[in-house]
Amino acid sequence: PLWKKVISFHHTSFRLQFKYVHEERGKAGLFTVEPKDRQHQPTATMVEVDKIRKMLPIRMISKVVRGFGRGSKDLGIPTANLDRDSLESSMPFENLPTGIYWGFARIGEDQVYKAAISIGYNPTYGNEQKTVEPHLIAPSSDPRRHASSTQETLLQDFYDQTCRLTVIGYLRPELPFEGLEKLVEAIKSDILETERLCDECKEQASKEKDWVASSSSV
Ligand code: ADP
Ligand code: RBF
Ligand code: MG
Repeated sequence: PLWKKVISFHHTSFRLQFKYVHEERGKAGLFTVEPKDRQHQPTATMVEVDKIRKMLPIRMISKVVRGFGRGSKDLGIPTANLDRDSLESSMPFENLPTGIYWGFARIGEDQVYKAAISIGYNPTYGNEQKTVEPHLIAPSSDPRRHASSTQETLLQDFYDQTCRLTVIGYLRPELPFEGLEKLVEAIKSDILETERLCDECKEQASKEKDWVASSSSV
């Protein structure tokens, strides 16, 4: 890749701007990526943004399993890791495109929550296995929304319970952040963006939200 560690990034729906460290020169720089601009694609993920959007929404039903326990402890942002072995999905696990997404999720018979979702290898940590991990977002009026160490949603544990998840929209590629603070900052901004998009894209969202609330298969 052209860049090594992302220091910060800024994105609108059509432009991604990365501040990066150049792999060879070790210098920081600013890099703007236009989806149509094929000459300046820093990763394969970027090339595939259009392709990924066409695959959405992706629906999944799976058990919640234990991961490394880092979400809550390191980041203050717990994520319900899905079990690839019990996963039912509208697309095979191997083909799920890596990235950060927004959508909706439900655990067991609980209510439907907005969800900021990570699919991939957590490049800041360098995982060897791909994971699908939604972070469930409580409304801002809900005290559980402010319960985590970073003021994000902390619900009860729900390991072994069934999660219904719909992945509706693509937010950005997963990135190797320089330090956990930068990663947390990016995830917090994904959470805000998720809430905005869940409220704004009503038509697109409502059908998927209904599916999450139902007991229909994928
Ligand atoms: P792990 O690495 O085992 O996934 P995490 O630190 O990411 O551990 O914590 C995730 C677990 O925390 C979930 O499996 C669930 O039991 C619980 N949890 C509590 N609140 C939330 C939330 N808002 N979103 C997702 N999981 C949550
Ligand atoms: N991990 C990364 O290494 N890079 C990312 O850009 C990244 N973005 C995330 C965005 C969201 C909304 C969520 C919920 C997680 C993200 N993660 C990312 C995954 C994070 O590293 C992981 O959830 C924790 O390490 C706990 O497994
Ligand atoms: Mg997790």
